[in-house]
Amino acid sequence: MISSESAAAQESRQLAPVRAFLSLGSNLGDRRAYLKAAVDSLPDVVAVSPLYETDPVGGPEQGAYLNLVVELATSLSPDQLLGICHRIETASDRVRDVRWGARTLDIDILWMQGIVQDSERLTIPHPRWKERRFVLAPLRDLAPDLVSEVELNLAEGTVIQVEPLFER
Ligand code: A4P
Ligand code: MG
Repeated sequence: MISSESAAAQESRQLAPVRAFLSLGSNLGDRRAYLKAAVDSLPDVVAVSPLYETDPVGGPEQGAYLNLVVELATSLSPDQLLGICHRIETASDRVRDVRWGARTLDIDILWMQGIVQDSERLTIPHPRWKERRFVLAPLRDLAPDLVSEVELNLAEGTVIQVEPLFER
């Protein structure tokens, strides 16, 4: 059989799955619907955090966000995962104009087990993940081993837990 996958893609697929965390945020349109559709579209999901309503951090004046974190167990490479995140953002009518501006959907790769990478396209761990409470509160709910209470208390911004996206 002839496969259209590149050799690099095939090789990365053969790796054992690693633990990974994504941060999802929305502050435009039907925020819950965008987040729900995104979580449903993501591959290799093993856990979804509680949902938080959060004050915008940085950027121009804009509405409140809904934020959550998703845990994956994935054999995808970081670049493959970023490509999937961008496709899901585009499918959610995401327009990139103002940096840190309002958006229907943002998906960031926070952390991948054993991976440290710093290129123009992708930095892992995410460069600002430890600065923001909208990231650390849901991340700590899923992975208290990665975020201490002290780090959570030092982070910027306010967050309030709201009705979860999915029934438990
Ligand atoms: N990129 C590099 N590393 C990564 C990574 N680990 N994960 C590149 C995802 N993308 C990464 O991102 C710009 C480029 O970063 C991408 O093309 C990718 O190749 P973007 O999503 O187009 O733009 P952005 O999100 O506006 O920029 P950035 O720097 O990712 O913003 P932040 O730092 O993520 O902040 N306040 C609240 N309450 N809740 C939020 O969710 N989000 C932001 C965005 C600001 N304030 C917020 C929230
Ligand atoms: Mg982003």
